[in-house]
This record gives sequence, C-alpha cells and structure tokens, in this order.
Amino acid sequence: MKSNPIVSIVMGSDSDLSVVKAAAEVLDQFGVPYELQILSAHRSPRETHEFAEGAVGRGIKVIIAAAGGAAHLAGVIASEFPLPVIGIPIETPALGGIDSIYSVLQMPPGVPVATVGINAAKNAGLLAIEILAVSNPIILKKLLDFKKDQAQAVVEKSRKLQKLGIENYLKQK
Ligand code: RP5
Repeated sequence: MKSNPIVSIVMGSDSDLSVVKAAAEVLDQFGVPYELQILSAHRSPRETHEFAEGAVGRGIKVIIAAAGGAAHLAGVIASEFPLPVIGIPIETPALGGIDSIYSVLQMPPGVPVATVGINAAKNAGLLAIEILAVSNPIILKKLLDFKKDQAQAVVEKSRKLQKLGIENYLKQK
C-alpha cells in the first residue's frame, strides 16, 4: 500500500481479507500503488456510493471488489465507476461460492464486471496489472518478464518429471 493509489481493492467484510490478500501481493510484486477498503453494498451503502462516485477523481484506474453470498459490491461500484471493475466471488459456507459468482458475473448489459473465479484473487491482481499495462510500458515490461518466468517454471518442472519419473518426482516435490 502506498500514497497516490491507482488501484482500489475493496471487500465486503474483513472476513474476505485472507483471500483478497493475494491480489494485494500481486500489486506489491509489480510495484503498483493501491489502497484497501472494507465497504459493503448492503451494510454500508452510503459509504460504498461515496467511494464509487469519487474514485476516478482520486486517480483510481481499476477497482478490484471482493464479496461473498449476495455479492453485489462489484456491480454496485461498477454502476458508478466508469473504468474497469474486477469482481472476486468469495467462497461461502452455504453454497460454496456459486451464489457469489452468479451475483458478481450476471450483470445487466451496459454495466460490465470482469469476474474472476471463486477466491481467484491472484488473477484479479494480475488482470488489474494487464489493464494498467495497456498504457504503461514499465508495467508491461514487468508483465512480460513475469509471463516468461512463469512459462520457464513449467518447462523446468516438465524436464524434472522426465528425468526423475513419477515416484521420484513426487518424493522430491
Ligand atoms: C459479504 O458477506 C462479505 O463480502 C462476506 O464475504 C460475506 C460474509 O460477511 P461477514 O458476515 O463475515 O461479515 O458481504
């Protein structure tokens, strides 16, 4: 977290924080300044409205919004914030997050929310990075390096598997 944030990470409850943390870690890794807020579409609607209305004016370019259950936070924010909103559906005890994902995903035409998988906060962070990389060559360079390293890690695992075979690979994992 730094001053002059360009990404907001918001969550419906502090109970979402242990999942949402992975998005913040990605932004830290790429050196992107962000803020963290707890806002609820249902429990603190006035604060949520004020946040969504004022975010562009404060320099926010992408919002990541996590919520579980009747997960309306990302959609409510997208109804007022004109730039990209990425929704993270949080896994729930009652319905496993199917409730959350449908709530985040099924937005009406005209109000998009880019929805990642259930609890997929790392991908939300990376998607925010990819959006910022469109107009920021420094972030783009870091993104290309990240993708290269990621691919290399798979290649190395494959080499190791071929060398060791199944049992030895699993023993060394
Ligand atoms: C949602 O309700 C939150 O995003 C959270 O995932 C879920 C449960 O909230 P708590 O009861 O744990 O505060 O609004």
